[in-house]
Amino acid sequence: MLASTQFQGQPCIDIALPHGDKVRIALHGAHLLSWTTADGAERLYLSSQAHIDGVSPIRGGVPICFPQFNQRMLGDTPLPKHGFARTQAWEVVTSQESEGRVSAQLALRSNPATLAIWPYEFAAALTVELLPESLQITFDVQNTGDKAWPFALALHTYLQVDDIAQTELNGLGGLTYWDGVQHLSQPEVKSTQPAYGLRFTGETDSVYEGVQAALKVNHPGGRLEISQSPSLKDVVVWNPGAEKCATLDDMPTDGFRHMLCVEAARINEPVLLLPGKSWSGWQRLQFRSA
Ligand code: TA6
Repeated sequence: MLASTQFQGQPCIDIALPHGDKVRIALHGAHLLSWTTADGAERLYLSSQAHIDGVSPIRGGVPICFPQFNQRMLGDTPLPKHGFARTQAWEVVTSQESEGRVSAQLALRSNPATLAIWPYEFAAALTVELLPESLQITFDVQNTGDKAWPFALALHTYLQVDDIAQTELNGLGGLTYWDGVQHLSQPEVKSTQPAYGLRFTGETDSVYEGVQAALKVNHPGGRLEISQSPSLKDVVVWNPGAEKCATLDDMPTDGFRHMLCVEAARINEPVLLLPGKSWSGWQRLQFRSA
């Protein structure tokens, strides 16, 4: 079922399954704001102080970072941090329903506002598919112009956790990563993740390369499995920790305790999209009860 609604005055859509799983998406940024499973539990973190004004990036949910990640410029065109997709008005194109699943698709095309800061033509679509205890987010993009262009992408998913101190992320063991807290200005400095699960005791901001297996977030009450398309080769793991969180005007001071970003991304090897060509990448979240 799809229904148009509003959240804090902003237009949204809800899609829901008959037995209760539900997703809310804001048209601003095609931004997933909420995913609740049939037991009523919220699985995404949305800051209680997020700026929901149809202009600012939204803190929490699933921001779409495109065509740039963070402030890593591609080519010579400076763009806003994390690109512009998360602050553009997307439109709803379709919704589909079949037994046990429901999906909605939103679209964004190059327009005068994007062309003013990034001189390339594109057609992007975000498809959100909801199944019992499972969610898939797929980003498709086509080069509709006559020039090739490079892009990066992150599905910047904020997971809700009861307590970050009790949370463990498994599945990254053996992977190479860049630690953005230790080596902010040296992206070439890489480390190897030990085999044991990753725990969180302070600010964490790392980009892992070559992710293949599903990741698992364990916390009291259940386990979330996260997988992604082979086209998304990187995973970003971010938690601001107490100190950085206190500097974010759109987070409560204890917000860092209840979130963990596990982002399916394409950062280290940007895609060069040729005229007429398309590209697709997805992240899948599957909740497993304890
Ligand atoms: O994905 C991690 C990251 O790039 C961090 O460096 C941190 O800045 C975070 O994204 C949030 O960025 P934002 O612009 O939403 O405050």
